[in-house]
Amino acid sequence: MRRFALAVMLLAGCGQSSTPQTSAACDYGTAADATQVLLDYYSFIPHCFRVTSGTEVTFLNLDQVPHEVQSDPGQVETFDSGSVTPGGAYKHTFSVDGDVAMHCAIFPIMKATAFVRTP
Ligand SMILES: [Cu+2]
Repeated sequence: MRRFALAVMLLAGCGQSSTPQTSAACDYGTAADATQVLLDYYSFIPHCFRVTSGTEVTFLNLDQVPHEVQSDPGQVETFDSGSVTPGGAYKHTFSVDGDVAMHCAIFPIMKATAFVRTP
């Protein structure tokens, strides 16, 4: 029930700048390494992360609704998870260096950036 209330608040657009996705700094200097990203509370957790190129990242849906991880237009690589059901996972190997912006195709308020680098 709490999650449903949160979703209603977010979908009502009560200030996108106050959501976790955009209120925190998102840059290479502050991002942490991640090989697993949670899709939870209608957010990517973490929403900014570093990936060594060639590394597989698992997006794990812990919400009670489907999510769809999709690269933004014009990124160095393109991917689309299709619908990831609750409890399901999507794996993507980031293979091209660059800053890769992505979003959820079902709930576009969900945004994330992967900083992909060769070690
Ligand atoms: Cu989503």
